[in-house]
Order: sequence, then structure tokens, then C-alpha cells
Amino acid sequence: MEVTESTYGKTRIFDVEKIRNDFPILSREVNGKPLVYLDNAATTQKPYSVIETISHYYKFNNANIHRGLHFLSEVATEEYEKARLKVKEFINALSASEIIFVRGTTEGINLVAESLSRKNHFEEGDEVIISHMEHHSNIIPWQLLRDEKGIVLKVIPINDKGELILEEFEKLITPKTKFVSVVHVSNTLGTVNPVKEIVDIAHKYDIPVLLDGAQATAHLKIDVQDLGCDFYAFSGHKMFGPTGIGVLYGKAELLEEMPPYQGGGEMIREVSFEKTTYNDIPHKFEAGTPNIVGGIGLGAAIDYLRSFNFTEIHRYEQELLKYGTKLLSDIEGLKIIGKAENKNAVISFVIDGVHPYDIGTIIDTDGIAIRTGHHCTQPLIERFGLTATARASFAMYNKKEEIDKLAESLIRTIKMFK
Ligand code: 7TS
Repeated sequence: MEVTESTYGKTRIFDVEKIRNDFPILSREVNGKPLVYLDNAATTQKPYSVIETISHYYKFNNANIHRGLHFLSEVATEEYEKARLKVKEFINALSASEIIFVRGTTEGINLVAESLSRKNHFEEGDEVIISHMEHHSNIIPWQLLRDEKGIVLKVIPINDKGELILEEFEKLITPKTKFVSVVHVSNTLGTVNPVKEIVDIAHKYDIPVLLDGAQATAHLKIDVQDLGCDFYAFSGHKMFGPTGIGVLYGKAELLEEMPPYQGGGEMIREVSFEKTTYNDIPHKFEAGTPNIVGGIGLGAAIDYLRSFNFTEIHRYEQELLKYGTKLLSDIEGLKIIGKAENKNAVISFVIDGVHPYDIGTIIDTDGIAIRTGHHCTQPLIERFGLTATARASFAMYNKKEEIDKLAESLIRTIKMFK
């Protein structure tokens, strides 16, 4: 099936009240107050269309895929593969065979690290470059390779605003540099990295690049061909889709040469005790029964996102960011961490004399959900001389009124600690 623009019908007018009505959870109360959900970098809420797609699948179409010749198995397979095509269109990959369904960003990165290692892409002393603002899921897989293969991890530094220092990146490259893996948008700072430039620089030296797109896909239009990256990993649950499903995009010519990540059913062509031949990509990387309903649900989330114009989503979220930055900056004793010029709607902050955990706990009593802690970016938090921040992260269904409530609740918190 060809997925075309017409599959998505007319682009919806961006109307935040109408958008909010698509998300049932947004009308619930928490601690007797209307929920103010500002933890979207951790996970986004789900629209009816996604919830109903999942429910419909289990009610009417549930079967294992790529196996049985029976009716339901064919329906389920078709739905799952249709979702793969939607992902392909969504990120503008060249082919659906470049779309591997995984558990999430974390598994996508681990898959690449493991498979490249198995291919002997790395020798002892070879270097992998990451950045100072990586999520742990783009640090630990490479540290595991460091322990296993003796590779060296190099880190692109950042400035005090929380931006990558691009000139330093090129200086880190040596003939031993074999891979670059960098986050597209920082979950802690909101910084949008100049990933296209990073890819261009790395490619001058024939070094493949992986981009961690976990925080990008719900907020920016992604075009992997335009970015030129070799791999792009993201999670369904951070873009209005279900948990337990994500995507690893990889250029076909690289995936073809990479050995499987896990062995099992689905990923083989023929098996004997002496020799096994593998299936074509992407199936070679999808051992076992996959998260079928997750894939189909992700397809529904993509349909939902594509019913809007990304430029409008971005414009609106930038408005929220500007409004929130101003409002929170005006609170005495509050300091925003992460002031990149190019930033998505994430505001990390600390307050003099109030521990982030206390902030989170107290404003929760007002029904406000934010995240506190190191956000799985401990080296980054330490770079700012901290152990934790409070973080409000926005999605397109958030409103300025919710930021007002956040500010009021923070002021109440500060008063309690005085
Ligand atoms: N990379 C980035 C940039 C992330 O923000 C996250 C999750 C991951 C990778 C891992 O994604 P997963 O879906 O595989 O778990 N970030 C967060 C967060 O900021 N708060 O909770 C999870």
C-alpha cells in the first residue's frame, strides 16, 4: 500500500482546545485539581485515535504476523507492514526495509552498537564520539563496548548555554574514529543540535553517524535523507504512540552488511544445525514475535501527527517556550538551565534553597506533573555543577494557562520554604 498525503486527508487547523479534546487523560483530575501534564519529554499522552486503534486490533484483528496463512494473520501482517510504511513516509526514508521496529530509542542504539561490534567494526583503541548532553541510553551501550572491545569514548564539549561546541567536534576526529552518536534534541536542556552539520563533518571522514531522535519526532519534521544520517532512533511513546515500540532507521547498504542483533524466529530464511541463512532487512533485525499492536498504534500516532502541519506545531510550542521562559525567569531565585539559541519547549530549572524533589512533590499536590532528577543525563547535570533539576517539558496540547498554574505553584512552594 502506498501511503500518500491523501491518506491523511486535509491538514487540521491548529486549535489547542480541539487538540486537548483528542486526549482523554487531559480532562482528568489529580489531587482534586485539573491535571497539568508537563512531563512530555518522559512520555506523551495518547489521543483517542491511538487508544482506539489498539483496542480495535485486539477486539477484531489479533493474530501473529508473517506466519499463518489464515485470514486474521494476513490482516494483522498487513496492518503491521502498513505501519512500517507510515514510518518510512514520516521520516522520509528511502525504503520501508530501512525501518526496523524496536522497543524504543534505547534498543535502537543498543542494536547498532551490538551489531557493529559483532561485525568487528571496532578494534581496540578505536574511537566513538558522543556529546556531553547524551541520555544514558547513548552512553552506556558504548561503554559496554569499551569494556568488551577496548574502544575509546570521546565527548564533544558544550558551552554554558548548553550548546555543542561544534569546532571542538572536528578536533576530536582522528583516523581511529569509527562512529559518531549524538542526540538530536536534548531531553534535559531542550537544545536542538546542529545535527546536519555534524553528519556533514563526520562524513568528510567517512564516519557513520547515529542520531538519537527521542525528543525530536513529536516536535520537528524529520527527514532522514535531508539530515543524511546513517541511523536515526526514536520512541513511539514520546510522540503520542504506545510504549514498547520504537524505530531504528538505518541506511539499507549499512543494514545489509550488519549481522543480526538477536537470533530467533522471523529473522531467518533457512535453519539447519549446521548453517542458518538470514532474512532480508528489516526482518533480519526483528527476531521473535514483535510488538504488533505497538507498531500499529505507532502508525495511528503518525496519522495523528501528520494531520497537523509541523510548522504550526513548532510555532505553537515555541510560543509556549517563550512564554514559560519569561514567566519562570521572573520568579525570584529561579534559574533556568539550558539557554541554547535553538531550543525546543523544555525548561529545566533550579530554585535557590529548594531541592528539585521538593519542588516536584509540592507542585504535584496542585495536580502539576513535572520531572525532577538527573533525567538520565548525569554527566550533563554535573557539567552544570548540579545533581538534579526540575524540568517542565511541553507538547502541542499544553496551554499558557497551564504555565501560569506552574508559576503560581512554584511561587507557593518558594513561600513555604522561606
Ligand atoms: N534519548 C533521549 C534523548 C531521551 O530523552 C530518552 C528518554 C531516551 C533516549 C530513551 O528513550 P526510551 O524510550 O528508550 O526510554 N528520556 C526520558 C526523559 O527525559 N525522562 O524519562 C525518559
